[in-house]
Amino acid sequence: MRTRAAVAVAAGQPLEIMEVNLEGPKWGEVLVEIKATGICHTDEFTLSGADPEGLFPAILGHEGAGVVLEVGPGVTSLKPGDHVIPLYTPECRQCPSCLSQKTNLCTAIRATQGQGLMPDGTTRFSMLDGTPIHHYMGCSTFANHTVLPEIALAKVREDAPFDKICYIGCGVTTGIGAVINTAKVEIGAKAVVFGLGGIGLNVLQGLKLAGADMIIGVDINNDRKAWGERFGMTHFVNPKEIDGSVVQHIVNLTKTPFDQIGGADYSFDCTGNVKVMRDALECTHRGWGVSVVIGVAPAGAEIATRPFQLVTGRVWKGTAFGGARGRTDVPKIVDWYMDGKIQIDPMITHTMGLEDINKGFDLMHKGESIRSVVLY
Ligand code: NAD
Ligand code: AHE
Ligand code: ZN
Repeated sequence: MRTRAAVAVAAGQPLEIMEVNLEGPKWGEVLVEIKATGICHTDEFTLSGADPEGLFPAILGHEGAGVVLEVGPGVTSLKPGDHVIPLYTPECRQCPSCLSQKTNLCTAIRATQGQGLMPDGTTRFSMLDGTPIHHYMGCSTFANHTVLPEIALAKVREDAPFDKICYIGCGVTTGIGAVINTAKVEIGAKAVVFGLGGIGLNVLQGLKLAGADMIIGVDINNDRKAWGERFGMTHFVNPKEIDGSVVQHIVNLTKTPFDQIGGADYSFDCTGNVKVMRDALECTHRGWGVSVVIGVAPAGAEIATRPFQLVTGRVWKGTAFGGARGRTDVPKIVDWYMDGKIQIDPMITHTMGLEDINKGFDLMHKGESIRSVVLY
């Protein structure tokens, strides 16, 4: 069949809207009509050329929602008409990682996914002249139709609106999951969130859900103060507007008459900046502070700190997709949204048709959007 897609033709170039060829689903695969997709900073990261796994031409996008149109041979858990959210972290329930119950990082198809291919080592997308187009993160939601492995689709309830629940395909789950699954924040905690964008605001709402007492937001964009306050932030810090280091500032904020050491119980990096990651670790409390890296850093970037920071009890962790097991957890998060336990609507600040997708990237660059969603 043919479908319409926004193709990343080369690093640093705007996406090009074009008709592309899409082969039907092979064994274990599913054809999905994408109804809506968010634009995550990770799409921008890959398009910019900073992603060591970046391949071109490719159809980016990994934060979608849609409807199953056709299933390939061997597919048992989905049927045409089912509503689904694509999973860049699949859940096969059979690989050593899934069976370990220690991680959500299913390894069943990760190797081919990183090469922009389906599990059989081929691509379903091509240009009309026959040039192959790579898949992206196993999802490629910047196409009106896409093919995914069955294990990379979460079946969700049919009354949930596509234009909102697409955000659960990455940002919402990553932010809330980082708090609940990765950090396991407890009631009364003091936490710091660096970067109050599409991910960081969801960390804030996760912290509120978990019952944290002090929720400090850090951003270099002052417009994010009001945004943070809407989602539970109790204190805002702009590192460019304080005297001295942001680490010392946060340590001082978290001191009490009883605890003159100070430091956050938990911190989260949602910027992808390795200097910020260091600050996020070092502002946590001696003896027990836990810092979670969510942000994705460019090729070649490395994190650094004095080992003494770890010797004295701070823990550096990372999280992908908020530690969520997609087929199991995503339908529950859709329920949380439908039951009013979590908010999504206010964070979707802009919507647009596929032809205007590059405007969504521009809004992100200018710091004017939280999430832009493309509606098909
Ligand atoms: P975003 O562009 O919406 O938000 C980034 C925020 O960080 C902005 O508010 C920006 O002003 C702020 N910021 C930038 N530099 C800063 C600095 N030096 N100090 C403080 N704040 C700063 O991006 P997003 O969609 O929220 O994504 C955030 C990061 O998370 C990206 O690196 C993205 O690739 C990554 N990400 C990771 C996962 C995962 O599973 N680990 C999932 C989704 C996104
Ligand atoms: N390809 C990059 C890393 C990109 C990355 O870390 N991706 C996250 C999801 S970001 C979603 O917005 C992830 O899930 N990582 C785990 C995985 O297996 O990819 C690089 O540096 O090579
Ligand atoms: Zn993402």
